[in-house]
Amino acid sequence: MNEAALTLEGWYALHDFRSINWPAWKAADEEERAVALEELNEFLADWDQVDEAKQGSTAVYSIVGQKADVVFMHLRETLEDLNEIENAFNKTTFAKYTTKSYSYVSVVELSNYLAASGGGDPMENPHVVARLKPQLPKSRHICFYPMNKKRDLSDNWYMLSMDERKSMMQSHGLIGRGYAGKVKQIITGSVGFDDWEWGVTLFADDALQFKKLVYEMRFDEVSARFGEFGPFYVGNLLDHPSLNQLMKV
Ligand code: 76R
Repeated sequence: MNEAALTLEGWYALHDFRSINWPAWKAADEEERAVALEELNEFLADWDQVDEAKQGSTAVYSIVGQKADVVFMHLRETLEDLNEIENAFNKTTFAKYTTKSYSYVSVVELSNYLAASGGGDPMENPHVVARLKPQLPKSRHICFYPMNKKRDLSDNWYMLSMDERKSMMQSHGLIGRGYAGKVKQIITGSVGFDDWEWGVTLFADDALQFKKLVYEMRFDEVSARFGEFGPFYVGNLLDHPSLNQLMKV
């Protein structure tokens, strides 16, 4: 058997995609809409507090295109915390005016392909912990997609030796590093949790950098030979004022 990559795990992640039922929202009376927005704003304020206390992080983006209208990306310490958030949200008045479009459950993951084995407990290393429990940035744009690594006859990632995988991941990391300062990437592992093996979440102020990065990676062996991709979601940051603006009818 080949040597499995060692992974470190951090916060659990829930990408919760919702669509807004606009006809129902428009048909609701002013008071009902005000109550719904107030509840939603309370949630946003609660999530901000969790962020400030560094007990988790939440990002809210509107989605462009018909796959969904909004994504709430939550990072929390446990799966129970994530479950609690989605259930509490589902009980709000606002949720009555949304439908569930898609969701993704995973956990922030770092692998040892490129890690310098500096010795010691990595969980004691503040740089490692900051990557496993990241504060989500307030970049203008988000891009999310799930992916697998192929298990196909001669193109079976899981049959390659550690050295072969390491060298391909090195090239992958080099391309990624070329986007430092332009794209922030969070890789979440989802083997055993959801339908694909990883979630890829990218943040950038210039959405074109998503296209450039993903395109460049398509030519790199690990993506070209082994990458299998699910649906792509791309969106725009919703801060409190723009979320309230979005809901104005
Ligand atoms: O963690 C690190 O920064 C070390 C290098 C590194 C690893 C181990 C790294 C760097 N990635 C790693 C692992 Mn990545 N990454 C993707 C995608 O669209 C595609 O073709 C692939 C989707 C993108 C866009 C991306 C970006 N990466 C992984 C893994 C787990 C693999 C495994 O365990 O087998 C996946 C699935 C994956 C996919 N990667 C980077 C980036 C970027 C931008 C970097 C540089 C990050 C930095 O240096 O800050």
